[in-house]
Amino acid sequence: MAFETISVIGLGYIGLPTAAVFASRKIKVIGVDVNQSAVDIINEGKIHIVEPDLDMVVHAAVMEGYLRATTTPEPADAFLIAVPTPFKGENHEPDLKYIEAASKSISTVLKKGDLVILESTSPVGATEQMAEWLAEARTDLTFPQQAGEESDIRIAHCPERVLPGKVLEELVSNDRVIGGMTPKCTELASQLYKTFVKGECVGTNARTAEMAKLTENSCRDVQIAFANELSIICDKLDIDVWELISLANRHPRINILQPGPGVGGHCIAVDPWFIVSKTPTEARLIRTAREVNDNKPSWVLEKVKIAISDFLQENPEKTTRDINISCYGLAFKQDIDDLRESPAVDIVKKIINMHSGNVFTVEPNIMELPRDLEGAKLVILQKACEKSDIHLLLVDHKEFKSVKPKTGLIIDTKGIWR
Ligand code: SAJ
Repeated sequence: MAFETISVIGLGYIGLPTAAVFASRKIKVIGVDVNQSAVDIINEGKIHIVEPDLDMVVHAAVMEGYLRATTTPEPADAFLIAVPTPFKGENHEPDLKYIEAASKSISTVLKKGDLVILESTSPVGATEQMAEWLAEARTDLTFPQQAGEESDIRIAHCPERVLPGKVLEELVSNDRVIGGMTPKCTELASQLYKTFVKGECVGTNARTAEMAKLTENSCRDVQIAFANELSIICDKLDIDVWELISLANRHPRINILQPGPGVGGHCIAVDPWFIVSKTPTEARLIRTAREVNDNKPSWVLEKVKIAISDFLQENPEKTTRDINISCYGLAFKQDIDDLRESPAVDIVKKIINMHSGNVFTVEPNIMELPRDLEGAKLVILQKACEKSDIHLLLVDHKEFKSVKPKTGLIIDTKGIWR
């Protein structure tokens, strides 16, 4: 089957690049988003998110007429749903309300022969649930759960696996897991992705595809938790954890990741909970890793409190108010400008609340501080290095690697100022 028109529902960090890449292959793409301002920006050939080179690809796709955004779904041959799957309230239960709303909204324009793909990272069973919502809305059509290979509508889960900052490259080069509700669904979805994917399109069923994505991010979370736990153990035993890890990694079968101030971003700190919520009794290691990583910012904050008290002991003529603390890096990881779900931001907020002296921040990738960090001052690297009594390194941005403060106490959560 030739796909003449593709519709991407949700034009965020995954949906927009995906829509743009399809459009760059000269396929007509209709992007749908509930956010009118995002839709307007895209229709002007611009972007509302930060991702290297995406602006150029979107601009070209819109100007050449292959990509158009709208708030209302329109008929298409394939629908890709790339909406968020947040938590419900304070607990870690996945909330499928955006998938539900997206599937209900496209149900009105579905026709026999269409393919619906769920790309959002989802708990196991979400694709089947989406198929149920579609079937309830369109009793005149048949779906894989009712008619198997004879269904009018084909459904698959094809999780995104791209790294923020390298999305355009990885969309094309990564292998793709294609989990159809039936083998024909898998086949049709593979055909669609082969339009631009240079990696392999590997077929499976929908539940395994859902679990594969959660497994990848949980595996990374568990490995980072191991490194973070080692860093706390080593601190107690007076051992340099980075030296330790580099020594252990010389073993041919060992590859330990790096400790840090905690795990941030929208995926690794979230997705493992989707496994825990389905199998709370069994997922013991996965839950513990989440807890270890989530507790790391508090441990860092304790280190800052100890540094303040050490400084006051060494400088009895001074008070807390006289102490300048500099925090280096706010992004959720190195060399990006994304501050959302960043452990560094959490730590800095807490320092602002507890500390009566100056709190300086250095973040080379932003021009101004977000409102919730207004109690701090955004300064240049040189000023922070020269004027501070306590230096807290939170992100290993490339700018920080060649400069090391000459005076003051250093707390280095990334091991680049050892
Ligand atoms: N981190 C460490 N130590 C490390 C590596 C990472 O503390 O050794 C921290 C980072 O600083 C950051 C967090 O972990 O705060 C997550 O960063 P990341 O680079 O591990 O991952 P993300 O969130 O940018 O992207 C991940 C990727 N998943 C895997 O590598 C298994 C990406 O391929 C996924 O597509 C993405 O999640 C997603 O969308 O799910």
